[in-house]
Amino acid sequence: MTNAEIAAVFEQVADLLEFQGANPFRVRAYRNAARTVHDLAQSVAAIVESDGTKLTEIQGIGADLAEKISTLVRTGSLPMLDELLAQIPASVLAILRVPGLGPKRASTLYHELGISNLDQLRKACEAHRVRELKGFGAKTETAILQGLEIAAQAEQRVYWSEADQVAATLREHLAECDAIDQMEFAGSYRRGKDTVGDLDLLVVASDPAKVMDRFATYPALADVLARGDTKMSVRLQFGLQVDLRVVPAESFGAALQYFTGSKAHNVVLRGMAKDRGLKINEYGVFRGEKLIAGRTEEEVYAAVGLPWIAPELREARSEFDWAAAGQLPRLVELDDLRGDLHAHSTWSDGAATIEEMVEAARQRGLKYLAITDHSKRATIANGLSADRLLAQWAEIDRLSKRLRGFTLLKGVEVDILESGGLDLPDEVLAKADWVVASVHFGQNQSRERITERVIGALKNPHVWAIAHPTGRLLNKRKPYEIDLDAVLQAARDHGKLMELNAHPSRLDLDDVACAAAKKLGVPVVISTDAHTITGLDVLRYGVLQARRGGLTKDDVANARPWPQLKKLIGKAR
Ligand code: DGT
Ligand code: CA
Ligand code: CA
Ligand code: ZN
Repeated sequence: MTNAEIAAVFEQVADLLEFQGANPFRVRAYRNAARTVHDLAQSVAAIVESDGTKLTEIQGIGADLAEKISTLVRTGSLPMLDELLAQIPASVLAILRVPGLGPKRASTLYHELGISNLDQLRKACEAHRVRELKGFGAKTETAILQGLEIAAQAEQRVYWSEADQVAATLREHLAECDAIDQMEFAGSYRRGKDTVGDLDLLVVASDPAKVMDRFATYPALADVLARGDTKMSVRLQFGLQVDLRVVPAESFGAALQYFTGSKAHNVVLRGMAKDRGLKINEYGVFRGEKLIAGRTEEEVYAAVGLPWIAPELREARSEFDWAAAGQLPRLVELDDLRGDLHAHSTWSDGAATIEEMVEAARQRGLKYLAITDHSKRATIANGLSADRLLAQWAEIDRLSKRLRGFTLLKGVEVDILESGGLDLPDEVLAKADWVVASVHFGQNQSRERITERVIGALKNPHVWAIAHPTGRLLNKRKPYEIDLDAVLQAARDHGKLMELNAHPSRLDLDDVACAAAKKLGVPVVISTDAHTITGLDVLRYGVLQARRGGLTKDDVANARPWPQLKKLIGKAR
């Protein structure tokens, strides 16, 4: 079982408990458990199955949770979830998952209108029966209908992070097969796209049948969809499809190039080859019948006079111009990042204390961390009033005195209010080391209104960055209406930064917006928005998107030590 699958089980437990109106603290405990497991870089199942380390040695996993995880990994099910499912029709689960609905509203729909499946939900919305309910309205009804549409599409793609967990376990599984000489995942996964439709796996093997036999014994396999001499497609229990291709060693580079894509990139490359009287396909580069390149990707690109292009850039955007001019950017790497400027603690809706977050950041090699808990408007997230925030900052000052070689910053994630303006007074914000502003409420407002609110925040002298600037949640929620160009312009005009929220469900700014920020000279700050200790591990997903946007170390603000970053935003003290 992958971490994502285990997390999904706990998420389900939390949903069902909330649906039943259970104690909110209990619900939150399961949500935190899901988050902890989901964000953990190591495989939880592997830890359970090994004799050495114990689950409870991982911060954020207590005895009770550890016990449930091992039951789940060892037996494939969780008795507690089975009991809950016995009490609630299984079809209700699909309703809980509709973007914009959530367990509370699903419960109202179930109890008031007897809605227990998606079909009934759609019909009730179309008959305008949903808007009559207390706490619902015409807007909610429209949102639910849109949500139903997104849900239908979402089933087809997984987060990159989820694909990565599958890829990792598959790699391990196939490592046992000695017929394999070379192996690489291609496709959108290799390009680091935010979501992945299916995994494309390439191998060079002395005995293709042996590889396929081994592939067929992968424990999470649900179905073999097709099997030929050199190609095999399977569907995993998780729903994801994996295409395996066995290719000759002299074609490996060409196949890797071809199946990495993107299609648009390959079209341009083939055109360039044609101009030189060459032909490129998945078997190699040919002059007439003669194979002139194909063993490595470098060879393939060199055949058309280009340097090797990083997979993240292969979207037919700027990469060919850069390559031709010898100006391919040196893309930012995880090791370049020095600190994290967006993290939560138990003071608002985080699961770890400030000390625990600091310790975890240090263990990950970071040199600074800003604690940015929510402001009071975010009541459900236990947001901080000015008084509580000042008390927290006093605590941070006390802690800072004991820290050597690590900078703990007094920060806040201040809400941009529905009516414009910020949720905390300027004289409070002025005392912060670092302020990110974000839109959590009024996300349905018009494009003009939301853009104006965000630009208003950028104009505030105490705000340094806009967090998750479009509010998108992959597979769940579209970005809110916002004129991102105008926002980026304003960021440049006021010397501010823009966040690339690294959480695998956000990746916001996305790759295209990162490229736009770079073009304008607006530095991007890659942040974890960690609510747990393991939440700090998501930085690498942010780095991938930044690379897709063509960002270098210089374009990423937190690739600098804190004193230099401070100068960048013109607020050296
Ligand atoms: P995905 O799986 O939807 O996230 O996206 P990709 O990019 O992984 O697409 P996929 O799995 O359909 O195909 C993998 C790569 O193989 C794709 O990026 C380019 C290449 N490819 C597949 N089919 C074609 C084709 O018909 N023409 C060309 N030029 N390339 C193709
Ligand atoms: Ca694919
Ligand atoms: Ca494919
Ligand atoms: Zn946050």
